[in-house]
Amino acid sequence: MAGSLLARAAVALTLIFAPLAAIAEADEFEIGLVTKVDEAGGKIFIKHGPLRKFEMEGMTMAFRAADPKMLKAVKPGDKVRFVPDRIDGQFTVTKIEKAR
Ligand SMILES: [Cu+2]
Repeated sequence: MAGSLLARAAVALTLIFAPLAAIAEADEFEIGLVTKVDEAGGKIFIKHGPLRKFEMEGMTMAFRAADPKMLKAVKPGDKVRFVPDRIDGQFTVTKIEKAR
């Protein structure tokens, strides 16, 4: 009995939190313009607008590429959608894709 109650509670929690997670997921992408790719340094320079997540003004800055494949996937002049994060104190791009 206790098991089925736990299972039901787990289902209820999933139903409550799944939509919230979906909203957070949709919000995390930012728009930017790739200005430079430093393959040796593993960095992508992006001109971005204000990033509320970091209380940061719009600027051009270097982000560490979380995955080396990203360095080949974009090039200067590309308009991109990207997810910035701060990992071990370093600004990092965790997802990046060309924006249409
Ligand atoms: Cu910045």
